[in-house]
Amino acid sequence: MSEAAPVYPVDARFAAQARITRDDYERLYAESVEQPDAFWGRVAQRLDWMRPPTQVKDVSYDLADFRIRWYADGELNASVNCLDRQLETRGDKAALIFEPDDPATPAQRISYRELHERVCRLGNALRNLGICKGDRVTIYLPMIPDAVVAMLACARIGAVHSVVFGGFAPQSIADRVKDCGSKLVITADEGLRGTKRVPLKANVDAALKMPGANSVETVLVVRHTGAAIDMQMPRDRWFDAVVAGQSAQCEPERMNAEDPLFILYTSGSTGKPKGVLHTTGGYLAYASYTHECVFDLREDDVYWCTADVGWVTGHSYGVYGPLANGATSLIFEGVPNYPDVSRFWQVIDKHQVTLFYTAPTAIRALMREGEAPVKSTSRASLRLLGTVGEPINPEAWRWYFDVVGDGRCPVVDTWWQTETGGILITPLPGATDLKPGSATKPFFGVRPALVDTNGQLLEGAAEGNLVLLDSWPGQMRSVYGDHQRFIDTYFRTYPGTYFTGDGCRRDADGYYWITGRVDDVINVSGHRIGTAEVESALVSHPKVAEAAVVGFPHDLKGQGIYAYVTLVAGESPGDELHRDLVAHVRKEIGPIATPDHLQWAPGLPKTRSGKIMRRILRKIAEDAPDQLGDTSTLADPSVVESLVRERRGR
Ligand code: 6R9
Repeated sequence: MSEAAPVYPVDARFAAQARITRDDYERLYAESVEQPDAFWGRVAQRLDWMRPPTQVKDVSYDLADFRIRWYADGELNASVNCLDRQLETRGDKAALIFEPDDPATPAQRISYRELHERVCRLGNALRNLGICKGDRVTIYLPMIPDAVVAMLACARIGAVHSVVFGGFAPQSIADRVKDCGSKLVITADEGLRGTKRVPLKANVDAALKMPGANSVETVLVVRHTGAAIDMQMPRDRWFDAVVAGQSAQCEPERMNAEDPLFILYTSGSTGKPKGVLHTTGGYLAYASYTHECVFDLREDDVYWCTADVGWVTGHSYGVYGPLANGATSLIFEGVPNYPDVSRFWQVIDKHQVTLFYTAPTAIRALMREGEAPVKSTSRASLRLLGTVGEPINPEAWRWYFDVVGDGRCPVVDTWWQTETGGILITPLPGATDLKPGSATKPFFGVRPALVDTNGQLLEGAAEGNLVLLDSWPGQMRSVYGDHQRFIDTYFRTYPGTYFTGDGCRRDADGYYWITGRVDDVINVSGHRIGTAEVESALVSHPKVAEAAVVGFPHDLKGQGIYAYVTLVAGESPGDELHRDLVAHVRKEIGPIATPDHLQWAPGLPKTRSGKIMRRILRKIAEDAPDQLGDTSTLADPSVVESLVRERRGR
């Protein structure tokens, strides 16, 4: 299929002025993997160091001698790199453009000078509240400039931020606060998403009442919508009041390159979400360098990444990458379909966006609305389009290219993960011929490989599990508080490699086609949900005895959530309980974990040793009972027959 897939050659006009040409790519890629120290040593020079590193790469994936360190003797501060060093030449340039939820509310343009001042004031305020280097701060804010201010203020004083997506429920906030022992939470009265209001402060209040979430001493509250909320003195403080009167100068903390910058929780195949830990030097060098190369960044670009700061894309390509590069980054509070489905394209025209980065799920949803809402706008400012978060189906890719980009803008399909800190497999727009649906080729220094389930390396055109043979500076360094879990999760499956959890095909041209997760992670609209998390939410309901959750193909979301539920003896299924259970999951985790289908299961297919056979449940959910595969290890085959009958009857 891929060999026959149509190729979109590099646009000649784009290539003529691109930062990286085809020849550059070949030459630099070879150098990056053959002489990583020379290559990444040079890349480090793009940052301002308080003490420049003399060491570059110090990595061993050998479990007996495991270490990942980059630029280990360097010292720097991430906020200085994103702000102070821009002041001389870009003080009046917009660091952020803020487009509020309601288009009638005026947009804001925040210069580098103003952002620097706001970050310094908050940095001083946090220090006055007793926050020191190494302390953890949880940020639970809408997509407003204060979210960026909060992240950078933490970075300035060496506090480790943990941003929690505003769509998460109190229990999820509590879990994350507890896991990292946050001393302070920054939130807002409410968030706005289209016509909906999100009760952020009330959610924090509920979370902090939960058992174990008692490390928090202070809650800073941004007044955003002005809604009436409970303030619990002396714990709760108005954000405006604590920053008022603070100096606009704040001494930045000297951070070692390997000191933590942030924790970001993400779902894995087992247990609770894990705190992915990123450090300062390697992360920032990698985020800024990839941002410049992949988006072919120029000084006058207006760059818009639609991802919320609650996700890694918002961290690396909404905040740290663009600001370290002195770019103008657009922050959008709202949603793609409010007030109407033309909003994205209207915002592009309004702010003359040149580089646009979004997710396949948004593209598919807008594609369904037809061309008219797009064509009613100009989009003439655009010069590049990007996607991230999940595989993009070729049909959506072509619509993005033809309709949104009017056939003029290269599409960069960027593959990466929370764990990788930055983009690993991607086209470079002036160097790589594009194939719709393929993330194409590795970025500099990245050595992807495919292995079969026995760990055998596969050569040439092949399909298997995607691993990475070597490190890159943006790689995560640990799971917060559980280094062993980090090693066990990523480095034990295929020894000597980092295992991504993704399946992948490589075609005869060496192009990579990500096929999706091969573990128990469901990718819903580009958001990772662990099946184990949804199962434990369901089982925490008093009427549920057992639950098994799998992903299934979903036209808009990429994957949907399919839950099989066994009730405790004496309980009977019904519409009301169905609604109850769906609401229960939303309350426990958040709306993004809402099951799309819930099927009553008198029993679950298990092996004789009691393991749930998810492979079979996935096929039943897909309504492909003829592809169940080997069922000989089932303890009770009649369970499957009844589930199939029930599924068909739906
Ligand atoms: C950045 C981000 C990571 C998982 C990853 C993969 C999927 C991301 C993709 C893609 C195909 C792409 N994924 N980008 N699959 N093509 N361009 O999304 O991080 O939330 O941790 O998700 O998303 O399955 O393993 P994260």
